Amino acid sequence: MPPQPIAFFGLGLMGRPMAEHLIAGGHTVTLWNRTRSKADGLGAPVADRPAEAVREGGLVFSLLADDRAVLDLFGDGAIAARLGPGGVHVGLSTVAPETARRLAEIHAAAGSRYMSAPVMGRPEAVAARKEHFLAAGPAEAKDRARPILEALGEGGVYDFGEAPESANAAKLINNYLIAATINALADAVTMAEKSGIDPEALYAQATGTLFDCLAWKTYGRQIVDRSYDTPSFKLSLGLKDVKLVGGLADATEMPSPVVSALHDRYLAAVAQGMGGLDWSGIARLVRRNAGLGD
Ligand code: NA7
Repeated sequence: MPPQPIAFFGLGLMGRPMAEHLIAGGHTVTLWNRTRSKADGLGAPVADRPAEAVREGGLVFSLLADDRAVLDLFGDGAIAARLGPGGVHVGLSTVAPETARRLAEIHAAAGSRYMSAPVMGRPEAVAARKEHFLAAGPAEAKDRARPILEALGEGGVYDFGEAPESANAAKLINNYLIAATINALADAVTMAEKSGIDPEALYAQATGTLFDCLAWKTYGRQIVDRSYDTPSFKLSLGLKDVKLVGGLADATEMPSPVVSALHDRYLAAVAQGMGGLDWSGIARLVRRNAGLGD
């Protein structure tokens, strides 16, 4: 694949290692980040204004915090217009399906294309090229983006069809599974401790048998170790995702008491000042509620 002109927006925990790989892959990358200093030192030019990063007919990759950030940047259509015919915007953020629909309309009106490819993986997985992508959008956009996404993440690209918002819904459903897993693990590990069981012994038995999977092992380890102070994914963004899952449940009339319970738990953790912890940090709230220390 020849090098592609890529404008990369969003150099947060996830975006920075991904931009590094695109630059190392020989693409012509121009960076933009709201806090400019985070774009320094990567060996690629940094644009002063977002639209200046974009080449006509090129690619845009965006990996921003939330719906507001995405719509702040792309909502007025200026970047879509600059991309123009042949240009493709690949939205990697976890946002609401409505936001993806809106972006698709904005880009179509400008003659460019929008596809969603929300990324599954934590920053360390991105750095190790282990992430995977949930992709949906017009076929020609996916054909253009797929080799780049496949080179970024060994986990591969999973196709959810032509409507970009399907990939965003799929991503929210995956994050629901993670949040529900974290929640169950926080209860289980705390319950073990309250029952006089060594959490380490429970971890070894459970993940060595019935729960032998990456999500249980990764989050179980963090919860047993109580190591959530350095976030791989911020608890405040976890609340954002749980709210988005609630929105999806509402929009599709899919009642779920578990979604409501997760919302309460994440909201309580943020209200108690835990928004900057890793999202496995709701275990701290569970411990406090159970009369244990942090
Ligand atoms: P981070 O590390 O919080 O990074 C978020 C990025 O989004 C960062 O570049 C922010 O810029 C940027 N941001 C946030 N708000 C805005 C607004 N309003 N305008 C422009 N840019 C903004 O998050 P992660 O990297 O962990 O996650 C990124 C996505 O992947 C998210 O959807 C997750 O759910 C999954 P800053 O550097 O703060 O100026």
